[in-house]
Amino acid sequence: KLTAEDKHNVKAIWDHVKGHEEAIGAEALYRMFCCMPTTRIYFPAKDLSERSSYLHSHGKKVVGALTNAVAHIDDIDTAFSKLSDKHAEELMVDPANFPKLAHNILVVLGIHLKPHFTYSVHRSVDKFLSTVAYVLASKYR
Ligand code: ZNH
Repeated sequence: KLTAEDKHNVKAIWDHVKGHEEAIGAEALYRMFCCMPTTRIYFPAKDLSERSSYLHSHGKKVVGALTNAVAHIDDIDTAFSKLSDKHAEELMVDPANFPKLAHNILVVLGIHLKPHFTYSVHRSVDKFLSTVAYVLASKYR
């Protein structure tokens, strides 16, 4: 459960994410595809190379959705209702993959926002991404 402190920490670091969704998303995806190559099976025939326009546009969508979740941090369920339907019914991504993306997002934030990425921010963002994953997996059955 996200505490008031978690919400505060996530909003604070997200002020530095806003406007950089594409770069952060593309790097997190690239690292995930690189380190956890089984995640590539959901993207057949897509160009997943480092500078591909697909990787950048998909990264922007994914981290853009997280920016939206931060804006609705008290009601992520409602904010992500359609996206949860889509992952459960259409995309059918194994929810075991959600922590893999979350891990790589944390890595990217740690590298690029190091001075802001304190232990407590790390923990709060980790909890936030778990909450998002839980919501995304909530419609599977
Ligand atoms: Zn996902 C899609 C978000 C995870 C896979 N996604 C998507 C989108 C978004 C997202 C926003 C778009 C939609 C539309 O367009 O309508 N995701 C997301 C988030 C997360 C995720 C937020 C967490 C955090 N996914 C994920 C994972 C995976 C995935 C992990 C695997 C691995 N997705 C996916 C796919 C798709 C998506 C396959 C589709 C793509 C295309 O079509 O291009």
